[in-house]
Amino acid sequence: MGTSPEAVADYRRRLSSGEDVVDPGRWAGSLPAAAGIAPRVRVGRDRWFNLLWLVPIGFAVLLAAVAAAQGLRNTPAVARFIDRYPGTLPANTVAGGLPWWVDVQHFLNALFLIFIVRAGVQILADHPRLYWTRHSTPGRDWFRFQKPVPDDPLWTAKQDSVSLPKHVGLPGLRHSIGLARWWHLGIDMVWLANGAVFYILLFATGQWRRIVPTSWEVFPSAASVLIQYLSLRWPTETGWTAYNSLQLLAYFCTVFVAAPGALITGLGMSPALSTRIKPISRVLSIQTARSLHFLILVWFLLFVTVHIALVFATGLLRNLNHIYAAREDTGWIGFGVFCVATAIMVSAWIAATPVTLARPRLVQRIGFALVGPLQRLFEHLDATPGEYTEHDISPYFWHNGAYPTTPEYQRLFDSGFADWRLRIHGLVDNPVELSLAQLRDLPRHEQITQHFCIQGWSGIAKWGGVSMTTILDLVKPAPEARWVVFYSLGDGPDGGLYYDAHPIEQMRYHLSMLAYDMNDAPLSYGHGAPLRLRNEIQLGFKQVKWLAAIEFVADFADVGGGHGGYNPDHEFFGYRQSI
Ligand SMILES: Nc1nc2c(c(=O)[nH]1)N[C@H]1C(S)=C(S)[C@@H](COP(=O)(O)O)O[C@H]1N2
Ligand SMILES: [Mo]
Repeated sequence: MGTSPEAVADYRRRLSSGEDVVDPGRWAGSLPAAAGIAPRVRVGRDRWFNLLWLVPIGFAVLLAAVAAAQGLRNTPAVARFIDRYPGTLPANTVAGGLPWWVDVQHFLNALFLIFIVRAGVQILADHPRLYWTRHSTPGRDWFRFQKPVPDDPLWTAKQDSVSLPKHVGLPGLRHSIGLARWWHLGIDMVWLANGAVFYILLFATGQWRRIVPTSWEVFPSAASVLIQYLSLRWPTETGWTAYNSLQLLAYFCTVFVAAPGALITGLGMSPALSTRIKPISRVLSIQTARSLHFLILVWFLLFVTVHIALVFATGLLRNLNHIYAAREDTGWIGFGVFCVATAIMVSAWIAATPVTLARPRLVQRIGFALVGPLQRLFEHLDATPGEYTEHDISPYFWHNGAYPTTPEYQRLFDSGFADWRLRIHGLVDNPVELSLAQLRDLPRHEQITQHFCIQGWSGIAKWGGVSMTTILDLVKPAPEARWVVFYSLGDGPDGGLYYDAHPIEQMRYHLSMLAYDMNDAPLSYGHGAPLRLRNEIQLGFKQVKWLAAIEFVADFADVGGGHGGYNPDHEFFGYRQSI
């Protein structure tokens, strides 16, 4: 087998390094801005309900509920019920009022949520559809804010993404998920830390009594509060020492159901976890996790809206003293602190997008520092591979990425890849160049696995090809080799060859392979003909398609832009992304 190491050097030269500032006009291969449509929910097979209708409907329902509650309150039975359950249960009372740490944590929590929510919505806008099965089949989405998928058989998930206003999304640009994820996941880490401290202090100080129901009476008591609110005659406020039962239930759900639920469903979207912990992923498929994660967002948004409205409507100064100054009076101190806190939040809100576009590498670096350790931990979890059966194969598998369009590729394609060679070089004892026929002669490896695109869609396919273990045994990597760089025949969206670096230890994993077949047929043009990578504990963008060469290196710092792959170089992704 003749080899030509200079050819691999040539692949390196054909990489491009990426920019350190985001130019919205040239972002993501000059992908033009694209508006979505009003959010819709599918009813039945193919009718879509526009959720904007919920605004007038909700208003009408609220008016009707107010009228009904006012009527009810005048009946003797309901009056007796309210006497019996005035709204606050003695068991949920604490002595000594609200401590200062609650105020600090409340502020931090609100501050963090701004970024988590904005970046979360940005992530959703990268694949503006939700499903209940792992197949992501067009038309089977239950929620979308994008038009139906067009007929184009090569329609990509990137084309399907939509833009958001720059102060709604973070950072708002179409397909800016790489940066949005650093905000979302990075701030998640500090939000979770804040939450953990909150749990500890809550139970260490007895403050938990305020927000944990201790008897079934909480339900009639909460019903009483609801009737009182809706009848527009508020219950007596005792927030300094006890919350009313409706408030208690809302806080309990937020702190002990929604927040941990957000964490669990968030992790449910991770390929590394799903691949390894089958019992969880069987029940909580990535798309179920994603849909529930979204419904938890809806809960948070509803909660925040009602919460703020009631803070204003039920004694603003006193409420602000409670939660911003840890004091029980009706002076202006709490209001003053609240104004400062709000100024901080508004400034941070306004600065977030411009700072992200001006300093994306900083966002990438800090994000990776915050989330990287957790991601790496998942990569090392119990290595039992997760696989699926023929029955699980997705009827539709999205396409993604920039297709190869060069005459060089066209020529190879037209000749059935007769002259194509997979060149394997770098820090190996035995560099090789393999034709497709030679690859097909190596021991065959098959797996049925799930693909997780960073944008949010997923699909199951059967891959046939050669295990990376076979390749490693053939080329014998040198001990210094720590990263394996995969070069594509095709350019990425910003020009320069697409490539990606993988940690060498992951190449020995049972589910790391080079695939030349997909679902028992030779790999199609769109899915990566003639050969693509599969490393099932990483996200989709690392599965390089249209493979040309593999290079074993000690370090990827001098490959391309030096960030470990085309997307890390150009779109600020991370070089390991198992979440
Ligand atoms: N060469 C190359 N490989 C690539 C891409 C690309 O743009 N160029 N896109 C990646 C992304 S983001 C995904 S999700 C998968 C999509 O593979 P599929 O089109 O077979 O679904 O390919 C990955 N491999
Ligand atoms: Mo992707």
